[in-house]
Amino acid sequence: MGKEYNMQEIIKAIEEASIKIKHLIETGDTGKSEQENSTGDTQLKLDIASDEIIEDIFKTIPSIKAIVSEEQESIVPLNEDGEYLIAYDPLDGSSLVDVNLSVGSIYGIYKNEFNAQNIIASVYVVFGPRVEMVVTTDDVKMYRLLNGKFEFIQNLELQEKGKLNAPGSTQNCWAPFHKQLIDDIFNDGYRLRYSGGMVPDLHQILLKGGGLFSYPGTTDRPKGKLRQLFEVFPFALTYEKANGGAVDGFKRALEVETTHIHDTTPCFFGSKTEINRVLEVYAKNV
Ligand code: AHM
Ligand code: MG
Repeated sequence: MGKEYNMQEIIKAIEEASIKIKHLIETGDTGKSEQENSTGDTQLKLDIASDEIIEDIFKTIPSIKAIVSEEQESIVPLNEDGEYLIAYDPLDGSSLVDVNLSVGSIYGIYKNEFNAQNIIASVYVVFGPRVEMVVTTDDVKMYRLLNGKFEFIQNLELQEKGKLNAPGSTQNCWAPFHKQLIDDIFNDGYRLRYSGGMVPDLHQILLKGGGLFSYPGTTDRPKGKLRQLFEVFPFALTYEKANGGAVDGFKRALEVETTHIHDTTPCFFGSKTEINRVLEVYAKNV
Protein backbone atom coordinates (compact mmCIF):
# COMPACT_ATOMS: atom_id res chain seq x y z
CA MET A 1 0.00 0.00 0.00
CA GLY A 2 1.47 3.32 -1.09
CA LYS A 3 1.67 6.62 0.75
CA GLU A 4 -1.00 8.17 -1.46
CA TYR A 5 -3.32 5.35 -0.46
CA ASN A 6 -2.62 5.96 3.23
CA MET A 7 -3.40 9.66 2.94
CA GLN A 8 -6.60 8.85 1.03
CA GLU A 9 -7.58 6.52 3.84
CA ILE A 10 -7.16 9.34 6.37
CA ILE A 11 -9.24 11.72 4.26
CA LYS A 12 -11.96 9.06 3.95
CA ALA A 13 -11.91 8.71 7.75
CA ILE A 14 -12.32 12.48 8.14
CA GLU A 15 -15.24 12.42 5.68
CA GLU A 16 -16.91 9.63 7.66
CA ALA A 17 -16.38 11.50 10.95
CA SER A 18 -17.70 14.74 9.43
CA ILE A 19 -20.98 13.14 8.36
CA LYS A 20 -21.46 11.95 11.95
CA ILE A 21 -20.47 15.36 13.38
CA LYS A 22 -22.93 17.10 11.06
CA HIS A 23 -25.69 14.91 12.56
CA LEU A 24 -24.40 15.62 16.08
CA ILE A 25 -24.46 19.39 15.48
CA GLU A 26 -28.00 19.19 14.13
CA THR A 27 -29.43 17.07 16.93
CA GLY A 28 -27.01 17.17 19.91
CA ASP A 29 -27.29 18.94 23.27
CA THR A 30 -25.50 22.33 23.17
CA GLY A 31 -25.12 22.42 26.96
CA LYS A 32 -21.95 22.42 29.06
CA SER A 33 -20.32 19.27 30.38
CA GLU A 34 -18.73 19.10 33.82
CA GLN A 35 -15.20 18.88 32.41
CA GLU A 36 -12.51 21.39 31.46
CA ASN A 37 -9.95 20.94 28.68
CA SER A 38 -6.23 21.51 29.24
CA THR A 39 -6.55 25.22 28.38
CA GLY A 40 -9.10 25.58 31.19
CA ASP A 41 -12.16 26.05 28.94
CA THR A 42 -15.34 24.32 30.10
CA GLN A 43 -16.03 21.69 27.48
CA LEU A 44 -19.43 21.49 25.86
CA LYS A 45 -21.09 18.09 25.47
CA LEU A 46 -20.67 18.64 21.71
CA ASP A 47 -16.87 19.03 22.10
CA ILE A 48 -16.62 15.71 23.91
CA ALA A 49 -18.98 13.85 21.58
CA SER A 50 -17.26 15.08 18.39
CA ASP A 51 -13.87 14.20 19.87
CA GLU A 52 -15.08 10.64 20.53
CA ILE A 53 -16.45 10.28 16.99
CA ILE A 54 -13.06 11.21 15.50
CA GLU A 55 -10.99 9.13 17.90
CA ASP A 56 -13.12 6.01 17.33
CA ILE A 57 -12.65 6.29 13.56
CA PHE A 58 -8.92 7.11 13.69
CA LYS A 59 -8.35 4.09 15.94
CA THR A 60 -9.26 1.83 13.00
CA ILE A 61 -6.57 3.26 10.65
CA PRO A 62 -3.21 1.39 10.72
CA SER A 63 -1.21 4.24 9.13
CA ILE A 64 -1.87 6.55 12.11
CA LYS A 65 0.91 6.38 14.69
CA ALA A 66 -0.63 8.74 17.26
CA ILE A 67 -3.29 11.39 17.69
CA VAL A 68 -3.72 14.39 19.93
CA SER A 69 -6.90 16.40 20.35
CA GLU A 70 -7.45 19.93 21.56
CA GLU A 71 -9.96 18.37 23.94
CA GLN A 72 -7.48 15.92 25.51
CA GLU A 73 -4.53 16.38 27.83
CA SER A 74 -1.97 14.19 26.07
CA ILE A 75 -0.95 12.27 22.98
CA VAL A 76 -2.81 8.99 22.36
CA PRO A 77 -0.49 6.38 20.77
CA LEU A 78 -2.25 4.18 18.19
CA ASN A 79 0.03 2.07 15.95
CA GLU A 80 3.78 1.81 16.54
CA ASP A 81 4.39 1.18 12.80
CA GLY A 82 2.08 3.97 11.67
CA GLU A 83 3.43 6.83 9.60
CA TYR A 84 1.20 9.78 10.48
CA LEU A 85 0.58 11.89 13.56
CA ILE A 86 -2.70 13.80 13.62
CA ALA A 87 -3.53 16.81 15.80
CA TYR A 88 -7.14 17.92 15.63
CA ASP A 89 -9.65 20.37 17.01
CA PRO A 90 -12.88 18.35 16.76
CA LEU A 91 -15.36 21.24 16.94
CA ASP A 92 -13.75 24.67 16.81
CA GLY A 93 -16.10 27.49 17.80
CA SER A 94 -18.52 25.01 19.43
CA SER A 95 -20.08 27.79 21.56
CA LEU A 96 -21.54 29.19 18.32
CA VAL A 97 -23.75 26.16 17.67
CA ASP A 98 -26.51 27.35 20.03
CA VAL A 99 -26.84 30.60 18.04
CA ASN A 100 -26.70 28.63 14.78
CA LEU A 101 -23.50 30.16 13.40
CA SER A 102 -21.00 28.10 11.41
CA VAL A 103 -18.35 25.98 13.14
CA GLY A 104 -15.63 23.63 11.95
CA SER A 105 -13.17 20.80 12.54
CA ILE A 106 -9.43 21.24 11.93
CA TYR A 107 -6.86 18.47 11.36
CA GLY A 108 -3.07 18.85 11.09
CA ILE A 109 -1.27 15.82 9.65
CA TYR A 110 2.34 15.53 10.82
CA LYS A 111 5.23 13.08 10.45
CA ASN A 112 7.93 12.22 13.03
CA GLU A 113 7.01 14.89 15.57
CA PHE A 114 4.19 17.26 16.38
CA ASN A 115 5.71 20.58 15.27
CA ALA A 116 5.50 23.14 12.44
CA GLN A 117 8.52 21.75 10.60
CA ASN A 118 6.83 18.36 10.28
CA ILE A 119 3.33 19.28 9.10
CA ILE A 120 2.72 17.67 5.70
CA ALA A 121 -1.00 18.18 5.12
CA SER A 122 -4.07 19.68 6.68
CA VAL A 123 -7.81 19.36 6.42
CA TYR A 124 -10.60 21.55 7.70
CA VAL A 125 -14.33 21.04 7.51
CA VAL A 126 -16.85 23.89 7.68
CA PHE A 127 -20.29 23.08 9.07
CA GLY A 128 -22.52 25.89 7.82
CA PRO A 129 -25.57 25.99 5.57
CA ARG A 130 -23.43 23.53 3.58
CA VAL A 131 -20.68 21.16 4.70
CA GLU A 132 -17.39 21.82 2.91
CA MET A 133 -13.99 20.19 3.33
CA VAL A 134 -10.70 21.79 2.32
CA VAL A 135 -7.68 19.53 1.89
CA THR A 136 -4.17 21.02 1.70
CA THR A 137 -1.24 18.97 0.40
CA ASP A 138 0.75 20.58 -2.43
CA ASP A 139 -2.32 22.61 -3.32
CA VAL A 140 -5.65 23.49 -1.72
CA LYS A 141 -8.75 21.61 -2.83
CA MET A 142 -12.32 22.23 -1.75
CA TYR A 143 -15.01 19.52 -1.61
CA ARG A 144 -18.72 19.79 -0.75
CA LEU A 145 -20.99 17.22 0.85
CA LEU A 146 -23.63 16.46 -1.77
CA ASN A 147 -26.07 13.58 -1.39
CA GLY A 148 -23.97 11.95 1.32
CA LYS A 149 -20.61 12.19 -0.55
CA PHE A 150 -17.82 14.76 -0.69
CA GLU A 151 -17.52 15.99 -4.30
CA PHE A 152 -14.59 18.04 -5.61
CA ILE A 153 -15.65 21.64 -6.32
CA GLN A 154 -12.53 23.74 -7.00
CA ASN A 155 -8.96 24.58 -6.10
CA LEU A 156 -8.59 27.61 -3.81
CA GLU A 157 -6.08 30.39 -4.33
CA LEU A 158 -5.78 33.86 -2.80
CA GLN A 159 -5.33 37.03 -4.79
CA GLU A 160 -2.30 39.23 -3.98
CA LYS A 161 -4.48 41.68 -2.08
CA GLY A 162 -7.90 41.24 -0.52
CA LYS A 163 -10.79 43.25 0.87
CA LEU A 164 -11.79 41.63 4.16
CA ASN A 165 -10.53 42.27 7.69
CA ALA A 166 -11.19 39.81 10.55
CA PRO A 167 -9.59 41.25 13.70
CA GLY A 168 -9.77 38.80 16.62
CA SER A 169 -9.41 39.06 20.41
CA THR A 170 -10.33 41.71 22.98
CA GLN A 171 -9.68 45.20 21.65
CA ASN A 172 -8.99 46.88 24.98
CA CYS A 173 -6.08 44.45 25.42
CA TRP A 174 -4.44 45.34 22.08
CA ALA A 175 -1.04 47.03 21.87
CA PRO A 176 -1.46 50.61 20.53
CA PHE A 177 0.50 49.79 17.35
CA HIS A 178 -1.75 46.79 16.67
CA LYS A 179 -4.84 48.98 17.09
CA GLN A 180 -3.31 51.49 14.69
CA LEU A 181 -2.65 48.74 12.13
CA ILE A 182 -6.24 47.50 12.27
CA ASP A 183 -7.63 51.08 12.10
CA ASP A 184 -5.41 51.85 9.10
CA ILE A 185 -6.62 48.72 7.30
CA PHE A 186 -10.25 49.75 7.83
CA ASN A 187 -9.44 53.29 6.71
CA ASP A 188 -8.12 51.78 3.47
CA GLY A 189 -11.58 50.41 2.73
CA TYR A 190 -11.43 46.84 4.03
CA ARG A 191 -14.72 45.43 5.30
CA LEU A 192 -15.21 43.83 8.72
CA ARG A 193 -15.95 40.09 8.59
CA TYR A 194 -15.55 38.35 11.96
CA SER A 195 -17.95 35.67 13.21
CA GLY A 196 -15.86 34.34 16.11
CA GLY A 197 -15.28 31.00 14.39
CA MET A 198 -11.83 30.79 12.82
CA VAL A 199 -12.87 28.05 10.39
CA PRO A 200 -15.68 29.98 8.68
CA ASP A 201 -13.77 33.28 9.02
CA LEU A 202 -10.66 31.91 7.31
CA HIS A 203 -12.78 30.01 4.78
CA GLN A 204 -14.55 33.23 3.82
CA ILE A 205 -11.26 35.07 3.28
CA LEU A 206 -9.97 32.19 1.12
CA LEU A 207 -13.10 32.04 -1.01
CA LYS A 208 -13.60 35.79 -1.37
CA GLY A 209 -10.15 36.53 -2.71
CA GLY A 210 -8.27 37.53 0.42
CA GLY A 211 -7.80 39.92 3.32
CA LEU A 212 -6.46 39.56 6.84
CA PHE A 213 -7.43 37.42 9.85
CA SER A 214 -5.54 38.34 13.01
CA TYR A 215 -5.40 36.95 16.51
CA PRO A 216 -2.58 38.90 18.16
CA GLY A 217 -0.84 38.59 21.49
CA THR A 218 -2.64 40.84 23.99
CA THR A 219 -2.02 42.23 27.46
CA ASP A 220 -4.16 39.44 28.94
CA ARG A 221 -2.82 36.69 26.63
CA PRO A 222 0.67 37.63 25.35
CA LYS A 223 0.87 34.37 23.37
CA GLY A 224 -2.59 34.76 21.85
CA LYS A 225 -5.39 32.23 22.14
CA LEU A 226 -5.13 30.00 19.10
CA ARG A 227 -3.30 26.69 19.52
CA GLN A 228 -0.30 25.95 17.36
CA LEU A 229 -0.80 22.28 16.52
CA PHE A 230 -4.58 22.17 16.22
CA GLU A 231 -5.42 25.56 14.73
CA VAL A 232 -2.49 27.72 13.62
CA PHE A 233 -0.17 25.30 11.77
CA PRO A 234 -2.93 23.56 9.76
CA PHE A 235 -4.28 26.91 8.51
CA ALA A 236 -0.76 28.29 8.00
CA LEU A 237 -0.07 25.44 5.58
CA THR A 238 -3.35 26.12 3.77
CA TYR A 239 -2.71 29.86 3.45
CA GLU A 240 0.86 29.36 2.23
CA LYS A 241 -0.17 26.76 -0.37
CA ALA A 242 -3.02 29.05 -1.49
CA ASN A 243 -0.47 31.74 -2.39
CA GLY A 244 -0.99 33.79 0.78
CA GLY A 245 0.89 33.72 4.06
CA ALA A 246 0.71 33.12 7.79
CA VAL A 247 2.98 34.76 10.36
CA ASP A 248 3.23 35.32 14.11
CA GLY A 249 3.95 39.03 13.51
CA PHE A 250 7.69 38.56 12.94
CA LYS A 251 8.23 35.28 11.09
CA ARG A 252 6.35 32.52 9.28
CA ALA A 253 3.92 30.73 11.57
CA LEU A 254 5.49 27.51 10.24
CA GLU A 255 8.78 28.53 11.92
CA VAL A 256 7.26 28.89 15.39
CA GLU A 257 8.78 26.49 17.96
CA THR A 258 6.51 24.15 19.89
CA THR A 259 7.51 23.22 23.42
CA HIS A 260 4.18 21.79 24.57
CA ILE A 261 1.33 20.26 22.58
CA HIS A 262 -1.15 22.87 23.84
CA ASP A 263 1.08 25.92 23.14
CA THR A 264 -0.61 28.95 21.57
CA THR A 265 0.87 31.68 19.37
CA PRO A 266 -0.16 35.09 18.04
CA CYS A 267 -1.15 34.59 14.39
CA PHE A 268 -2.05 36.41 11.20
CA PHE A 269 -3.34 34.77 8.02
CA GLY A 270 -3.93 36.56 4.75
CA SER A 271 -3.00 37.46 1.24
CA LYS A 272 0.59 38.48 0.57
CA THR A 273 -0.08 42.26 0.64
CA GLU A 274 -1.74 42.19 4.06
CA ILE A 275 0.82 39.79 5.53
CA ASN A 276 3.69 42.02 4.39
CA ARG A 277 1.91 44.96 5.98
CA VAL A 278 1.71 43.12 9.32
CA LEU A 279 5.41 42.20 9.16
CA GLU A 280 6.41 45.82 8.44
CA VAL A 281 4.37 47.24 11.31
CA TYR A 282 5.44 44.59 13.82
CA ALA A 283 9.15 44.91 12.86
CA LYS A 284 9.01 48.58 13.84
CA ASN A 285 7.42 47.84 17.20
CA VAL A 286 9.48 45.11 18.87
P1 AHM B 1 -12.30 27.31 20.70
O1 AHM B 1 -11.24 26.37 20.15
O2 AHM B 1 -12.38 27.26 22.20
O3 AHM B 1 -13.62 27.09 20.04
O4 AHM B 1 -11.82 28.80 20.40
C1 AHM B 1 -11.32 29.15 19.16
C2 AHM B 1 -12.07 30.31 18.58
C3 AHM B 1 -11.72 30.56 17.15
O5 AHM B 1 -12.54 29.83 16.31
C4 AHM B 1 -11.98 32.03 17.01
O6 AHM B 1 -11.24 32.62 15.99
C5 AHM B 1 -11.58 32.55 18.36
O7 AHM B 1 -11.69 31.48 19.27
C6 AHM B 1 -12.50 33.63 18.81
O8 AHM B 1 -12.00 34.17 19.98
P2 AHM B 1 -12.46 35.65 20.44
O9 AHM B 1 -13.91 35.53 20.78
O10 AHM B 1 -11.58 35.92 21.62
O11 AHM B 1 -12.19 36.62 19.30
MG1 MG C 1 -10.44 25.58 18.65
